[in-house]
Amino acid sequence: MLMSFRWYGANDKVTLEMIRQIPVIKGIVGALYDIPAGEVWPLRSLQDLSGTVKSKGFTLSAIESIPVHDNIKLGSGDFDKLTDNYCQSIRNMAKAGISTLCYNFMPVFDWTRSNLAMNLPDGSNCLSYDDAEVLAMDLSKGTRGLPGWSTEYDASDLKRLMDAYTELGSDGLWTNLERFLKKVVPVAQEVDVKMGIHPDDPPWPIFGLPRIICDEAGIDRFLKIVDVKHHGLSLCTGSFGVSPANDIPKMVRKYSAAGRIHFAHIRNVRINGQHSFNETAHPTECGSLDIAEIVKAYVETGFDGVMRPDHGRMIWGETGRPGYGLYDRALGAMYLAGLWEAFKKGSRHA
Ligand code: DNO
Repeated sequence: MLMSFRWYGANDKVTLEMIRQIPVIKGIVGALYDIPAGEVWPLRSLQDLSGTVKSKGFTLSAIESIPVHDNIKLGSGDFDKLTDNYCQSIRNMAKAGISTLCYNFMPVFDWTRSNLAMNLPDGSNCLSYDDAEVLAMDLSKGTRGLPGWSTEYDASDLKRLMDAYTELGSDGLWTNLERFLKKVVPVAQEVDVKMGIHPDDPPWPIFGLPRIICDEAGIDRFLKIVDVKHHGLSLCTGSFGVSPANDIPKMVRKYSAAGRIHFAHIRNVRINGQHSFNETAHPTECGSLDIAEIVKAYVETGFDGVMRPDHGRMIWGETGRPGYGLYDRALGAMYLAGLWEAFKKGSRHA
C-alpha cells in the first residue's frame, strides 16, 4: 500500500513541503490543470510534474483525474478522436512512470454538495449534501458559483448537455462507457497503467441525469465489460457509503480480493436521512462508516495499490479548497496508517 496525498499543483496552498512533514505520506496524487478536456496530456508536462514531486522525495503515485469529455460519455461528435487522445494520454502517463489513473463517468457534474462549509458543533466545518437543497438550486444561469462543481457551464451549454443526457438515459450511458473502455483498456494493459473508475458521488441520479456507478450491481456490470486486472476501481468509501444499502467493508473485501481496486479513497460520512449527509473526520466514531473494518478488509486482502485520505473538514481556522485542507487530511492519514500498521501486525500478511 502506498499512502498518498492529493496535491493540486503549484497553486495549491497546501505545498509539497508541508505534505512532506506528514510522516506516513509516500506518494502524491496529482493532475495537470491547464489541459482542456479532450486534449492529449503532453508527455513533457507529465514528466515535469513527476520530476517536481520526486524532487521533494515522493512518487507520483496516481493521476486524479484525466477528465472524460462529454462527447465520449454522450457517444457523439468526435468520439473516436477524443478516445484516441485519451489513449495517448495514458501512453504518456506510462512513459512518465505513473502507474495509476482515476477517472469518472458522471454526466455533467462531478461530485456534488449543497453546502461547502456546514458548521459542526466543535467549531470546524465540512461539506454536506441534502437532496432538497440540491434540487432547489437554480441552474437557469449555468453552474457558475454553485458549490463543488469543477467545470463551469453557461446556461445554454448546460441546458444542451442536460437535455442530451436525459435523452441518452442510463442504457445509453452504459453503451458509451463500454465503447470507451473497449478502446482504452487494451492500451492501459499494454503500457501497464491501472485504471480505476471513481464512483458517482452521491450515488444516485441528480437533476434526473443518469448515474451508473452507484452500487455493487453497477460495479459488477462495469468490471465484466473488460474482465482484466488493469480495468478496476478507485473505491471511494464516502461516495458509496452515503447509501446505507452499500456495505463498504464487504465491497472492499470482494473487489480487493479480486485484485480490482487500484486506488482507495477513504473518508467517513454521517448519514442524516434519505439522501442527506455530511462529511466527518475520518475515525469510525465520528461518522456512519466503520473505517476500522474497511482498513482491515484492505489489509487482509493484501491490498497493494494507492491509498489516500479523502476530504477533510476545515479545522484550526484553516481556509482553502473545500475538502482539501492540510490539517484534517493529515490527521486522517495518520489514523489510517495507524490502523494499517495495527492490522498488518496481526494478520497473516505481516
Ligand atoms: C472530489 C473527488 C472527485 C474525483 C473525481 C475522479 O473530491 O473525489 O472530484 O477526483 O470524481 O474522477
